[in-house]
Amino acid sequence: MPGIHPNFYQSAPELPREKGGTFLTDPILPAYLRYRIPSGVLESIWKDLERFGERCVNECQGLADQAEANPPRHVPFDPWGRRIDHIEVSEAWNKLHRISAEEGLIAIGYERAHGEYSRLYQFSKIYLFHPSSAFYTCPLAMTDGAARVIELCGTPKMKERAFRHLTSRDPKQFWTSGQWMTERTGGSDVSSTSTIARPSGPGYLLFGDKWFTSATTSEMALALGKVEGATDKREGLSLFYLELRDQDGRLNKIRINRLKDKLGTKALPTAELTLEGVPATMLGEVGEGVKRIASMLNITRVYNSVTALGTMARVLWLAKDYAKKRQAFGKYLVDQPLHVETLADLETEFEATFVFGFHLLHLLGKDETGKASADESKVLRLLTPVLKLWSAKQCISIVSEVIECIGGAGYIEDTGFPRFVRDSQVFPIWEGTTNVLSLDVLRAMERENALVSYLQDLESRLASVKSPDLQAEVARVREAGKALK
Ligand code: MFK
Repeated sequence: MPGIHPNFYQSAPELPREKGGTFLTDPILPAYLRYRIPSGVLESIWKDLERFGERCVNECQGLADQAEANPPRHVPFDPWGRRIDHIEVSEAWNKLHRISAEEGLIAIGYERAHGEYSRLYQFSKIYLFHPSSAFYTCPLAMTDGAARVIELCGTPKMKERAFRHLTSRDPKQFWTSGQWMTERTGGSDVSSTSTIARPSGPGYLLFGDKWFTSATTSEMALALGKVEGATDKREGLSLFYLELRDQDGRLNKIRINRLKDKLGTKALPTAELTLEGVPATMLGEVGEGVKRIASMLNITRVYNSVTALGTMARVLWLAKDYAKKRQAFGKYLVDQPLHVETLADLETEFEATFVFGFHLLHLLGKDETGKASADESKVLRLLTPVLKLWSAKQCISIVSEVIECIGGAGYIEDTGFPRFVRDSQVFPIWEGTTNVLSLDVLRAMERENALVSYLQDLESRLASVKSPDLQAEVARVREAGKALK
Protein backbone atom coordinates (compact mmCIF):
# COMPACT_ATOMS: atom_id res chain seq x y z
CA MET A 1 0.00 0.00 0.00
CA PRO A 2 1.45 3.39 -0.92
CA GLY A 3 2.84 5.41 2.02
CA ILE A 4 3.32 2.38 4.27
CA HIS A 5 6.82 0.95 4.68
CA PRO A 6 6.55 -2.34 6.57
CA ASN A 7 10.25 -2.98 6.13
CA PHE A 8 11.43 0.32 7.51
CA TYR A 9 13.71 0.22 10.54
CA GLN A 10 15.42 3.35 11.76
CA SER A 11 19.25 3.30 11.88
CA ALA A 12 20.58 4.10 15.32
CA PRO A 13 22.91 7.02 16.01
CA GLU A 14 26.47 5.73 16.35
CA LEU A 15 29.78 6.80 17.81
CA PRO A 16 32.56 7.74 15.37
CA ARG A 17 34.70 4.71 14.66
CA GLU A 18 37.06 6.44 12.26
CA LYS A 19 40.66 7.46 13.03
CA GLY A 20 40.90 9.54 16.18
CA GLY A 21 37.47 8.41 17.43
CA THR A 22 35.77 10.97 19.61
CA PHE A 23 38.88 13.17 19.69
CA LEU A 24 39.26 14.08 16.02
CA THR A 25 35.51 14.29 15.49
CA ASP A 26 34.96 16.53 18.51
CA PRO A 27 33.58 19.88 17.31
CA ILE A 28 35.95 21.97 19.41
CA LEU A 29 38.59 20.08 21.43
CA PRO A 30 41.25 19.64 18.68
CA ALA A 31 40.82 23.25 17.51
CA TYR A 32 40.98 24.58 21.07
CA LEU A 33 44.17 22.68 21.87
CA ARG A 34 45.76 23.93 18.63
CA TYR A 35 44.87 27.48 19.63
CA ARG A 36 46.03 27.21 23.23
CA ILE A 37 49.03 24.85 23.33
CA PRO A 38 52.40 25.61 21.68
CA SER A 39 53.13 23.36 18.71
CA GLY A 40 56.02 21.47 20.33
CA VAL A 41 53.90 20.47 23.33
CA LEU A 42 50.91 19.75 21.12
CA GLU A 43 52.92 17.40 18.94
CA SER A 44 53.96 15.41 21.98
CA ILE A 45 50.35 14.76 23.08
CA TRP A 46 48.38 14.67 19.83
CA LYS A 47 48.96 11.02 18.89
CA ASP A 48 48.05 9.92 22.40
CA LEU A 49 44.75 11.83 22.23
CA GLU A 50 43.96 10.33 18.81
CA ARG A 51 44.66 6.84 20.10
CA PHE A 52 42.66 7.43 23.27
CA GLY A 53 39.72 8.89 21.32
CA GLU A 54 39.61 5.56 19.43
CA ARG A 55 40.03 3.49 22.61
CA CYS A 56 37.09 5.26 24.23
CA VAL A 57 34.83 4.23 21.35
CA ASN A 58 36.21 0.77 20.67
CA GLU A 59 36.95 -0.47 24.18
CA CYS A 60 35.78 1.77 27.03
CA GLN A 61 32.23 2.20 25.74
CA GLY A 62 31.61 -1.56 25.78
CA LEU A 63 33.02 -1.79 29.31
CA ALA A 64 30.86 1.12 30.46
CA ASP A 65 27.76 -0.59 29.05
CA GLN A 66 28.68 -3.83 30.82
CA ALA A 67 29.33 -2.00 34.09
CA GLU A 68 25.93 -0.29 33.85
CA ALA A 69 24.23 -3.63 33.14
CA ASN A 70 25.97 -5.24 36.15
CA PRO A 71 25.70 -2.73 38.98
CA PRO A 72 27.59 -3.22 42.25
CA ARG A 73 26.18 -5.44 44.96
CA HIS A 74 26.70 -5.32 48.71
CA VAL A 75 27.45 -8.73 50.22
CA PRO A 76 27.19 -8.17 54.00
CA PHE A 77 27.96 -11.72 55.16
CA ASP A 78 29.94 -14.71 53.99
CA PRO A 79 28.11 -18.07 53.64
CA TRP A 80 28.90 -18.88 57.31
CA GLY A 81 27.51 -15.67 58.71
CA ARG A 82 30.74 -13.72 59.18
CA ARG A 83 30.36 -10.02 58.51
CA ILE A 84 32.45 -9.24 55.41
CA ASP A 85 30.81 -6.17 53.82
CA HIS A 86 32.14 -6.99 50.40
CA ILE A 87 31.18 -4.76 47.48
CA GLU A 88 31.02 -6.90 44.39
CA VAL A 89 31.71 -4.93 41.20
CA SER A 90 31.74 -6.10 37.61
CA GLU A 91 34.92 -7.12 35.84
CA ALA A 92 34.20 -4.25 33.42
CA TRP A 93 34.33 -1.73 36.29
CA ASN A 94 37.69 -3.17 37.36
CA LYS A 95 38.93 -2.91 33.79
CA LEU A 96 37.96 0.78 33.72
CA HIS A 97 40.14 1.16 36.83
CA ARG A 98 43.08 -0.45 35.04
CA ILE A 99 42.56 1.69 31.95
CA SER A 100 42.51 4.83 34.13
CA ALA A 101 45.96 3.93 35.45
CA GLU A 102 47.44 2.88 32.11
CA GLU A 103 46.23 6.07 30.47
CA GLY A 104 47.71 8.19 33.25
CA LEU A 105 44.36 9.86 33.86
CA ILE A 106 45.59 11.10 37.24
CA ALA A 107 49.33 10.77 36.70
CA ILE A 108 49.50 13.28 33.84
CA GLY A 109 48.28 16.05 36.15
CA TYR A 110 51.05 15.40 38.69
CA GLU A 111 53.99 14.36 36.50
CA ARG A 112 53.62 17.86 34.99
CA ALA A 113 55.77 16.80 32.06
CA HIS A 114 53.98 19.40 29.94
CA GLY A 115 54.33 22.23 32.44
CA GLU A 116 51.39 24.61 32.57
CA TYR A 117 49.63 22.57 29.84
CA SER A 118 49.59 19.35 31.86
CA ARG A 119 46.09 19.90 33.25
CA LEU A 120 44.75 20.73 29.78
CA TYR A 121 46.18 17.46 28.47
CA GLN A 122 44.95 15.43 31.44
CA PHE A 123 41.45 16.88 31.35
CA SER A 124 41.21 16.44 27.59
CA LYS A 125 41.50 12.73 28.32
CA ILE A 126 39.00 12.92 31.20
CA TYR A 127 36.57 14.74 28.87
CA LEU A 128 36.93 12.00 26.25
CA PHE A 129 36.76 9.20 28.82
CA HIS A 130 33.79 10.36 30.85
CA PRO A 131 30.86 9.50 28.56
CA SER A 132 32.40 6.05 27.95
CA SER A 133 33.33 5.37 31.58
CA ALA A 134 30.05 4.67 33.44
CA PHE A 135 31.09 7.50 35.80
CA TYR A 136 34.43 5.93 36.70
CA THR A 137 35.39 9.60 36.57
CA CYS A 138 33.76 10.07 40.00
CA PRO A 139 36.41 7.96 41.79
CA LEU A 140 39.01 9.67 39.62
CA ALA A 141 37.78 13.10 40.73
CA MET A 142 38.20 12.23 44.40
CA THR A 143 41.54 10.55 43.70
CA ASP A 144 42.84 13.67 42.02
CA GLY A 145 41.48 15.88 44.82
CA ALA A 146 43.12 13.68 47.46
CA ALA A 147 46.44 13.72 45.60
CA ARG A 148 46.30 17.52 45.57
CA VAL A 149 45.56 17.74 49.31
CA ILE A 150 48.39 15.34 50.13
CA GLU A 151 50.73 17.23 47.83
CA LEU A 152 49.84 20.47 49.64
CA CYS A 153 49.72 19.34 53.26
CA GLY A 154 50.35 15.61 53.58
CA THR A 155 52.95 14.11 55.88
CA PRO A 156 56.19 12.81 54.30
CA LYS A 157 54.85 9.26 54.81
CA MET A 158 51.61 10.07 52.95
CA LYS A 159 53.63 11.57 50.12
CA GLU A 160 55.86 8.53 49.96
CA ARG A 161 53.02 6.00 50.10
CA ALA A 162 49.55 7.31 49.20
CA PHE A 163 50.58 10.02 46.74
CA ARG A 164 52.74 7.54 44.84
CA HIS A 165 49.81 5.09 44.56
CA LEU A 166 47.25 7.76 43.61
CA THR A 167 49.42 9.05 40.78
CA SER A 168 50.69 5.68 39.55
CA ARG A 169 50.39 4.49 35.95
CA ASP A 170 50.77 0.88 37.02
CA PRO A 171 47.29 -0.69 37.34
CA LYS A 172 48.55 -2.95 40.16
CA GLN A 173 49.83 0.03 42.14
CA PHE A 174 47.09 2.53 41.31
CA TRP A 175 44.82 3.53 44.20
CA THR A 176 41.64 5.53 44.18
CA SER A 177 40.45 7.65 47.08
CA GLY A 178 37.10 8.36 48.67
CA GLN A 179 35.97 11.68 50.11
CA TRP A 180 33.95 11.12 53.26
CA MET A 181 32.26 14.34 54.11
CA THR A 182 28.48 14.12 53.82
CA GLU A 183 26.56 12.92 56.89
CA ARG A 184 22.83 12.48 57.54
CA THR A 185 22.59 16.17 58.49
CA GLY A 186 23.53 17.12 54.93
CA GLY A 187 26.14 17.58 52.26
CA SER A 188 26.15 21.39 52.30
CA ASP A 189 26.51 22.31 55.97
CA VAL A 190 29.57 20.27 56.89
CA SER A 191 29.98 22.18 60.17
CA SER A 192 27.33 19.84 61.61
CA THR A 193 29.64 16.85 61.15
CA SER A 194 29.12 14.41 64.03
CA THR A 195 31.99 12.00 63.35
CA ILE A 196 34.31 12.02 66.36
CA ALA A 197 38.11 11.72 66.16
CA ARG A 198 39.43 10.27 69.40
CA PRO A 199 43.18 10.81 69.98
CA SER A 200 44.97 7.47 70.07
CA GLY A 201 48.76 7.21 70.19
CA PRO A 202 50.26 9.38 67.45
CA GLY A 203 46.97 9.41 65.52
CA TYR A 204 43.19 9.21 65.94
CA LEU A 205 40.34 6.72 65.83
CA LEU A 206 37.24 7.82 63.90
CA PHE A 207 33.72 6.99 65.12
CA GLY A 208 30.55 8.02 63.30
CA ASP A 209 28.37 7.60 60.24
CA LYS A 210 29.02 8.76 56.69
CA TRP A 211 25.94 9.00 54.53
CA PHE A 212 27.29 9.35 50.97
CA THR A 213 30.61 7.70 50.23
CA SER A 214 31.17 7.07 46.55
CA ALA A 215 33.89 4.75 45.35
CA THR A 216 33.71 2.72 48.54
CA THR A 217 35.94 0.16 46.85
CA SER A 218 38.80 2.65 47.12
CA GLU A 219 41.98 1.92 49.05
CA MET A 220 41.98 5.18 51.03
CA ALA A 221 39.78 8.14 51.92
CA LEU A 222 39.96 11.65 53.26
CA ALA A 223 37.32 12.13 55.96
CA LEU A 224 36.06 15.00 58.09
CA GLY A 225 35.70 14.52 61.84
CA LYS A 226 35.67 16.58 65.04
CA VAL A 227 38.49 16.08 67.51
CA GLU A 228 37.05 14.91 70.82
CA GLY A 229 37.27 17.62 73.45
CA ALA A 230 38.43 20.40 71.05
CA THR A 231 37.07 23.83 71.95
CA ASP A 232 38.08 26.02 68.99
CA LYS A 233 35.36 27.84 67.04
CA ARG A 234 35.00 24.98 64.58
CA GLU A 235 34.81 22.44 67.43
CA GLY A 236 37.93 20.76 66.12
CA LEU A 237 36.52 19.98 62.65
CA SER A 238 39.57 18.48 60.94
CA LEU A 239 40.57 16.44 57.92
CA PHE A 240 41.85 12.87 58.27
CA TYR A 241 43.65 10.37 56.07
CA LEU A 242 42.73 6.71 56.42
CA GLU A 243 43.26 3.41 54.65
CA LEU A 244 40.19 1.22 54.32
CA ARG A 245 41.70 -2.24 54.66
CA ASP A 246 44.11 -3.98 56.97
CA GLN A 247 47.07 -6.06 55.84
CA ASP A 248 44.79 -9.05 55.19
CA GLY A 249 42.55 -6.99 52.92
CA ARG A 250 39.67 -6.83 55.41
CA LEU A 251 37.80 -3.58 56.04
CA ASN A 252 39.44 -1.88 59.00
CA LYS A 253 36.73 -1.03 61.56
CA ILE A 254 34.33 0.08 58.83
CA ARG A 255 30.80 -1.27 58.43
CA ILE A 256 28.97 -0.87 55.13
CA ASN A 257 25.31 -0.41 55.98
CA ARG A 258 23.98 -0.46 52.44
CA LEU A 259 24.56 0.76 48.89
CA LYS A 260 22.50 3.74 47.78
CA ASP A 261 19.71 3.16 45.28
CA LYS A 262 20.44 6.27 43.21
CA LEU A 263 18.51 7.90 40.37
CA GLY A 264 21.54 7.43 38.08
CA THR A 265 25.27 6.67 38.16
CA LYS A 266 24.18 3.05 38.63
CA ALA A 267 27.59 1.44 38.08
CA LEU A 268 29.19 3.57 40.78
CA PRO A 269 29.12 2.06 44.28
CA THR A 270 27.95 4.70 46.72
CA ALA A 271 27.54 3.50 50.29
CA GLU A 272 26.39 4.43 53.77
CA LEU A 273 29.09 3.61 56.31
CA THR A 274 29.61 3.38 60.03
CA LEU A 275 33.11 4.07 61.29
CA GLU A 276 33.81 1.98 64.37
CA GLY A 277 37.19 3.32 65.42
CA VAL A 278 39.04 3.58 62.09
CA PRO A 279 42.73 4.47 62.55
CA ALA A 280 43.38 7.85 60.92
CA THR A 281 46.04 10.55 60.61
CA MET A 282 45.28 14.27 60.61
CA LEU A 283 46.06 16.45 57.60
CA GLY A 284 46.89 20.02 58.55
CA GLU A 285 45.95 21.28 62.01
CA VAL A 286 43.02 20.81 64.38
CA GLY A 287 40.07 22.96 63.18
CA GLU A 288 41.38 23.26 59.60
CA GLY A 289 39.04 20.62 58.18
CA VAL A 290 36.97 22.81 55.83
CA LYS A 291 39.95 24.80 54.68
CA ARG A 292 41.90 21.61 53.87
CA ILE A 293 39.08 19.80 52.15
CA ALA A 294 38.40 22.95 50.08
CA SER A 295 41.53 22.14 48.03
CA MET A 296 39.92 18.80 47.22
CA LEU A 297 36.54 20.36 46.43
CA ASN A 298 38.09 22.87 44.05
CA ILE A 299 39.49 19.93 42.05
CA THR A 300 36.39 17.73 42.22
CA ARG A 301 34.27 20.70 41.10
CA VAL A 302 36.46 21.01 38.02
CA TYR A 303 35.83 17.31 37.34
CA ASN A 304 32.13 17.92 37.69
CA SER A 305 32.35 20.57 34.96
CA VAL A 306 34.59 18.62 32.62
CA THR A 307 32.42 15.52 32.90
CA ALA A 308 29.31 17.66 32.28
CA LEU A 309 31.07 19.02 29.17
CA GLY A 310 31.95 15.47 28.07
CA THR A 311 28.30 14.48 28.46
CA MET A 312 27.11 17.48 26.42
CA ALA A 313 29.61 16.68 23.66
CA ARG A 314 28.43 13.06 23.58
CA VAL A 315 24.69 13.74 23.39
CA LEU A 316 25.20 16.45 20.78
CA TRP A 317 27.28 14.06 18.68
CA LEU A 318 24.47 11.50 18.84
CA ALA A 319 21.84 14.13 17.96
CA LYS A 320 23.88 15.32 14.97
CA ASP A 321 24.50 11.77 13.77
CA TYR A 322 20.80 10.98 14.15
CA ALA A 323 19.87 14.06 12.13
CA LYS A 324 21.79 12.57 9.19
CA LYS A 325 19.94 9.26 9.49
CA ARG A 326 16.40 10.20 10.39
CA GLN A 327 13.92 11.36 7.77
CA ALA A 328 10.67 13.21 8.39
CA PHE A 329 8.38 14.80 5.83
CA GLY A 330 10.52 13.42 3.03
CA LYS A 331 13.83 14.97 4.14
CA TYR A 332 16.60 14.14 6.54
CA LEU A 333 16.45 16.15 9.79
CA VAL A 334 19.78 17.68 8.87
CA ASP A 335 18.07 19.29 5.89
CA GLN A 336 15.23 20.76 7.95
CA PRO A 337 16.03 24.41 8.82
CA LEU A 338 14.21 24.48 12.17
CA HIS A 339 15.91 21.32 13.38
CA VAL A 340 19.32 22.58 12.29
CA GLU A 341 18.69 25.86 14.07
CA THR A 342 17.89 23.96 17.27
CA LEU A 343 21.09 21.92 16.98
CA ALA A 344 23.14 25.03 16.18
CA ASP A 345 21.80 26.83 19.27
CA LEU A 346 22.66 23.88 21.48
CA GLU A 347 26.12 23.56 19.94
CA THR A 348 26.81 27.26 20.46
CA GLU A 349 25.80 27.11 24.13
CA PHE A 350 27.97 24.03 24.64
CA GLU A 351 31.02 25.46 22.87
CA ALA A 352 30.87 28.68 24.89
CA THR A 353 30.90 26.68 28.12
CA PHE A 354 33.69 24.49 26.76
CA VAL A 355 35.89 27.54 26.14
CA PHE A 356 35.09 28.85 29.63
CA GLY A 357 35.96 25.49 31.17
CA PHE A 358 39.16 24.86 29.24
CA HIS A 359 40.35 28.39 29.95
CA LEU A 360 40.07 27.57 33.67
CA LEU A 361 41.93 24.29 33.13
CA HIS A 362 44.79 26.28 31.67
CA LEU A 363 44.70 28.62 34.68
CA LEU A 364 44.70 25.60 37.00
CA GLY A 365 47.76 24.22 35.23
CA LYS A 366 49.47 27.60 35.48
CA ASP A 367 48.56 27.93 39.15
CA GLU A 368 49.94 24.52 40.04
CA THR A 369 53.22 25.06 38.20
CA GLY A 370 53.87 28.52 39.64
CA LYS A 371 53.21 30.23 36.29
CA ALA A 372 50.00 32.05 37.24
CA SER A 373 50.07 35.70 38.28
CA ALA A 374 48.36 36.60 41.58
CA ASP A 375 45.42 37.97 39.56
CA GLU A 376 45.11 34.79 37.49
CA SER A 377 45.00 32.67 40.67
CA LYS A 378 42.20 34.85 42.01
CA VAL A 379 40.26 34.56 38.74
CA LEU A 380 40.64 30.78 38.97
CA ARG A 381 39.36 30.79 42.56
CA LEU A 382 36.38 33.00 41.68
CA LEU A 383 35.34 31.28 38.46
CA THR A 384 35.67 27.64 39.56
CA PRO A 385 32.31 27.65 41.39
CA VAL A 386 30.76 29.76 38.60
CA LEU A 387 31.84 27.22 35.98
CA LYS A 388 30.58 24.32 38.08
CA LEU A 389 27.14 25.75 38.72
CA TRP A 390 26.75 26.84 35.10
CA SER A 391 27.96 23.69 33.33
CA ALA A 392 25.87 21.46 35.61
CA LYS A 393 22.61 23.26 34.85
CA GLN A 394 23.46 23.56 31.20
CA CYS A 395 24.15 19.85 30.87
CA ILE A 396 20.67 19.00 32.12
CA SER A 397 19.13 21.47 29.73
CA ILE A 398 21.11 20.24 26.71
CA VAL A 399 20.46 16.58 27.50
CA SER A 400 16.75 17.34 27.73
CA GLU A 401 16.75 19.18 24.37
CA VAL A 402 18.66 16.32 22.75
CA ILE A 403 16.08 13.81 23.97
CA GLU A 404 13.49 15.97 22.23
CA CYS A 405 15.61 16.00 19.05
CA ILE A 406 15.62 12.21 19.09
CA GLY A 407 11.87 12.07 19.74
CA GLY A 408 10.09 9.03 21.18
CA ALA A 409 13.15 6.82 20.82
CA GLY A 410 14.98 9.14 23.19
CA TYR A 411 12.44 8.24 25.86
CA ILE A 412 13.02 4.51 25.48
CA GLU A 413 15.35 2.84 27.92
CA ASP A 414 17.37 0.57 25.64
CA THR A 415 18.33 3.36 23.22
CA GLY A 416 20.62 4.53 26.06
CA PHE A 417 19.27 8.11 26.11
CA PRO A 418 17.38 7.94 29.43
CA ARG A 419 20.67 7.11 31.15
CA PHE A 420 21.98 10.55 30.17
CA VAL A 421 18.94 12.19 31.78
CA ARG A 422 19.40 10.30 35.05
CA ASP A 423 23.16 10.73 35.16
CA SER A 424 23.24 14.43 34.32
CA GLN A 425 20.80 15.18 37.13
CA VAL A 426 23.66 14.54 39.58
CA PHE A 427 25.81 17.41 38.30
CA PRO A 428 24.11 20.26 40.22
CA ILE A 429 24.11 18.18 43.44
CA TRP A 430 27.49 16.46 43.32
CA GLU A 431 30.10 18.72 45.01
CA GLY A 432 27.84 21.58 45.94
CA THR A 433 24.44 22.88 44.86
CA THR A 434 23.97 26.05 42.82
CA ASN A 435 23.17 28.13 45.91
CA VAL A 436 26.13 26.79 47.91
CA LEU A 437 28.40 27.60 44.97
CA SER A 438 26.90 31.09 44.70
CA LEU A 439 27.88 31.63 48.33
CA ASP A 440 31.36 30.38 47.50
CA VAL A 441 31.59 33.04 44.78
CA LEU A 442 30.73 35.67 47.44
CA ARG A 443 33.35 34.12 49.75
CA ALA A 444 36.01 34.49 47.03
CA MET A 445 34.92 38.09 46.40
CA GLU A 446 34.91 39.09 50.06
CA ARG A 447 37.89 37.20 51.45
CA GLU A 448 40.19 37.28 48.44
CA ASN A 449 39.07 40.39 46.65
CA ALA A 450 38.84 38.26 43.52
CA LEU A 451 36.26 40.39 41.72
CA VAL A 452 38.79 43.17 41.11
CA SER A 453 41.11 40.71 39.33
CA TYR A 454 38.22 39.33 37.32
CA LEU A 455 37.01 42.75 36.17
CA GLN A 456 40.52 43.72 35.10
CA ASP A 457 40.77 40.50 33.11
CA LEU A 458 37.36 41.13 31.57
CA GLU A 459 38.28 44.67 30.55
CA SER A 460 41.50 43.61 28.88
CA ARG A 461 39.59 40.97 26.91
CA LEU A 462 36.90 43.46 25.88
CA ALA A 463 39.54 45.97 24.80
CA SER A 464 41.08 43.37 22.48
CA VAL A 465 37.83 42.93 20.51
CA LYS A 466 38.35 45.11 17.42
CA SER A 467 35.52 44.01 15.14
CA PRO A 468 33.00 46.88 14.64
CA ASP A 469 30.19 44.30 14.40
CA LEU A 470 30.81 43.23 18.00
CA GLN A 471 31.04 46.65 19.65
CA ALA A 472 27.39 46.67 20.77
CA GLU A 473 27.97 43.33 22.51
CA VAL A 474 31.20 44.61 24.04
CA ALA A 475 29.29 47.58 25.49
CA ARG A 476 26.63 45.26 26.93
CA VAL A 477 29.20 43.04 28.64
CA ARG A 478 31.07 46.11 29.95
CA GLU A 479 27.83 47.42 31.49
CA ALA A 480 27.14 44.02 33.05
CA GLY A 481 30.67 44.04 34.52
CA LYS A 482 30.08 47.49 36.04
CA ALA A 483 26.88 46.22 37.67
CA LEU A 484 28.94 43.62 39.57
CA LYS A 485 31.03 46.23 41.40
C1 MFK B 1 29.22 11.29 40.73
C2 MFK B 1 28.07 10.79 41.46
C3 MFK B 1 28.14 10.93 42.90
C4 MFK B 1 27.10 10.13 43.63
C5 MFK B 1 26.02 10.90 44.19
C6 MFK B 1 26.51 12.01 45.04
C7 MFK B 1 25.36 12.80 45.58
C8 MFK B 1 25.86 14.01 46.27
C9 MFK B 1 26.38 13.75 47.65
C10 MFK B 1 26.86 14.98 48.30
O1 MFK B 1 26.64 15.13 49.45
S1 MFK B 1 27.74 16.12 47.38
C11 MFK B 1 27.93 17.43 48.56
C12 MFK B 1 29.21 17.87 48.48
N1 MFK B 1 29.39 18.92 49.48
C13 MFK B 1 30.03 20.04 49.19
O2 MFK B 1 30.42 20.28 48.07
C14 MFK B 1 30.22 21.00 50.32
C15 MFK B 1 29.24 22.07 50.18
N2 MFK B 1 29.44 23.09 51.18
C16 MFK B 1 30.34 24.07 50.99
O3 MFK B 1 31.07 24.10 50.02
C17 MFK B 1 30.35 25.11 52.04
O4 MFK B 1 30.47 26.35 51.41
C18 MFK B 1 31.51 24.94 53.05
C19 MFK B 1 31.46 23.57 53.65
C20 MFK B 1 32.86 25.15 52.41
C21 MFK B 1 31.23 26.03 54.10
O5 MFK B 1 31.83 25.73 55.31
P1 MFK B 1 32.10 26.89 56.37
O6 MFK B 1 32.70 26.25 57.57
O7 MFK B 1 30.91 27.76 56.53
O8 MFK B 1 33.23 27.69 55.58
P2 MFK B 1 33.97 29.02 55.91
O9 MFK B 1 34.05 29.28 57.39
O10 MFK B 1 33.39 30.10 55.07
O11 MFK B 1 35.41 28.66 55.37
C22 MFK B 1 36.33 27.89 56.11
C23 MFK B 1 37.69 28.07 55.45
O12 MFK B 1 37.70 27.37 54.19
C24 MFK B 1 38.00 29.54 55.11
O13 MFK B 1 39.39 29.70 55.20
P3 MFK B 1 40.03 30.37 56.54
O14 MFK B 1 39.79 29.37 57.64
O15 MFK B 1 41.49 30.57 56.21
O16 MFK B 1 39.27 31.66 56.77
C25 MFK B 1 37.57 29.63 53.66
O17 MFK B 1 38.19 30.67 52.96
C26 MFK B 1 38.00 28.27 53.14
N3 MFK B 1 37.24 27.87 51.95
C27 MFK B 1 35.92 27.57 51.91
N4 MFK B 1 35.59 27.23 50.65
C28 MFK B 1 36.71 27.34 49.90
C29 MFK B 1 37.76 27.76 50.74
N5 MFK B 1 39.01 27.94 50.30
C30 MFK B 1 39.24 27.73 48.99
N6 MFK B 1 38.28 27.33 48.13
C31 MFK B 1 37.02 27.13 48.53
N7 MFK B 1 36.08 26.72 47.67
